[in-house]
Amino acid sequence: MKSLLPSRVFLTLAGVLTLALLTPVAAQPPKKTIKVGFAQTGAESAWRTANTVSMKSEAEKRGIDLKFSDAQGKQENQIRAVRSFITQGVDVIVIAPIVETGWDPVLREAKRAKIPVILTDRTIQTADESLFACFIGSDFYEEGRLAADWLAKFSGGKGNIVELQGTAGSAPANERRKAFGDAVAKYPGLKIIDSQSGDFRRSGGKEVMEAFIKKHGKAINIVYSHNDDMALGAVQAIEEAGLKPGKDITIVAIDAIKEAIEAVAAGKINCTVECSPLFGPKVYDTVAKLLAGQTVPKKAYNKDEVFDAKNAAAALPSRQY
Ligand code: GYE
Repeated sequence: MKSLLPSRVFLTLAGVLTLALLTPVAAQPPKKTIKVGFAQTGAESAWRTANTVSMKSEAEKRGIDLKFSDAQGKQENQIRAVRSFITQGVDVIVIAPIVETGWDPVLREAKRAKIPVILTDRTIQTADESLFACFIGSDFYEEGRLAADWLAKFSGGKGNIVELQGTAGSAPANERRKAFGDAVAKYPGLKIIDSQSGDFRRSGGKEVMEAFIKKHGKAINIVYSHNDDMALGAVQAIEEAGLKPGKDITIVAIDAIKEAIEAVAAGKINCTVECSPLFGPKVYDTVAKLLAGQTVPKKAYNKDEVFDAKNAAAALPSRQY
């Protein structure tokens, strides 16, 4: 009687175990690799390079199969890339639209194929906002306003400004131009005497600045540049003309790439308004949410800061782009 109880317990345990082993466990489907197609604008600036690195490295970290396309600054290349992503049957399409208009037809094709589209970095103009799932990037109007407000204080509301515009028809060029113009209009002593596109490129900024110097000479007091690369090009043009950037001519720009913050710390650029390109993590978090059927905010903006002589040097060691 004494030994009966343990052996019964043993038998019962063995029975449970056998049962557990024989019961078919629902087979786990192999984890599907998420496929994302990213139609990037090109490689026009250091900002863009940092954005590409963020998108690629974060995809790799998360085991996402990223199909990356560099449109070399041409919208038709981007549209072609989006069409090829649709044919390849990617799960989500991400676009950094070079220009604001002309997107409806290809977005309709993506919608018909039931592939959600995330717009990053730049916005588009469309009458049908259901053609994209959401936008992730910066508020370009706010950046232009911050640049103008900083300048109004620094200059005491006086000076002749030349403007280096970004890519014609792009959301950041349109918004940064409008915001700056709106804000500067409040100061009768601040005048925009010339404005031209340098296409967000360093070489473009240098060439346009050379032409401005030839045309306006010493009448130029201030450069407002839609990005840091063009501002760094303008710095070269100003130095080559025998003038001191940051002293003879005030320079205010946007992006806050490390090289520009270094130039601010060195006194060659006076201010740069941040526009973070590091939104790979945010984009792929959103991809995951969309694929899980969750709702995401239609527009999500990054928080941006202003750097000038007061905080540039201290910011340098922790700068990530
Ligand atoms: O400011 C510029 C880049 O779209 C915000 O594009 C972006 C802009 C950025 O080439 O440097």
